[in-house]
Amino acid sequence: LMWPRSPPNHKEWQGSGTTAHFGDIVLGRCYTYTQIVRPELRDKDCQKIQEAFLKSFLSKDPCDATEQDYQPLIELANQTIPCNKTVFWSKTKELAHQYTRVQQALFTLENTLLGYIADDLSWCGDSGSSEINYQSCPTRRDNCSSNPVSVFWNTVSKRFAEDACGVVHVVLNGSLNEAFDRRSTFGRVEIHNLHPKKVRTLQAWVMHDIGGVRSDSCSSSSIRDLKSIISERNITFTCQNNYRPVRFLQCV
Ligand code: 2NF
Repeated sequence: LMWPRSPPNHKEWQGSGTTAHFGDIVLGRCYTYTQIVRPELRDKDCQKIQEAFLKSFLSKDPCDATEQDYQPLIELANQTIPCNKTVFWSKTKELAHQYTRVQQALFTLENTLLGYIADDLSWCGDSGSSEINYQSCPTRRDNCSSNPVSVFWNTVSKRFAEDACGVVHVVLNGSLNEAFDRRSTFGRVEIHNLHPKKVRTLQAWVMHDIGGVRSDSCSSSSIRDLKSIISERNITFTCQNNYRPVRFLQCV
């Protein structure tokens, strides 16, 4: 006779456990987004979205998450982002979000329903139990790159890039040694999933910390790498240092 294994009360993994009240936060954020932030999505079924999110990882091996696990959730939460309004970012999360808070027609991934729901949350389950693991979740340090959180962001980032059209933007951090990092989600996933038939131009904004070092800029080698990857994909690349409308936000 096999009893379901009860969740371990010790730390099984190195990462922090599922965010406390995960299910309630998902439901609450879903209602906030669909009723208040983007009421044009008021007909989305947040109960179903919460259920699909939980089902995507509960009772599953947290080192064997797959894109398919998230397909039902992605379909329930699907949303059209208008052309010319997509903003990617890499190592500039706060600044990119400050900018889209002012320019409300623009969307980072976290300004879409799924990104809004999941931002800064942690979650995982266990194949031997139907419970949420609030104690610990696996990370790459556990030799577990296919954990539910990483696979989620890879999957939704890929989808966000595939759906982009027209002129798309990226906010990069010019105060780092490499403003463009091939190993980041932007470098690994997003740029490779832009559709050349839909995306005309990638416009990079390389922002420097005010008063800080000016390490990398549009003429640096990492940005030249980005330009060549984009150009090979038959998408036009443009780059601006310290794009003025974003620059103002760094002063407030
Ligand atoms: O947490 C998010 N909101 C998130 C996570 C990963 C990717 C958002 N994204 C999307 C955004 F839409 C951006 O366009 O990808 C782009 C940013 O990712 P990036 O990797 O290019 O930028 P970083 O500043 O290096 O990372 C952003 C955050 O995501 C985490 C990382 O620790 C940081 O907190 N992150 C990056 N890759 C992974 C991964 N594979 C990751 N967390 C888990 N698994």
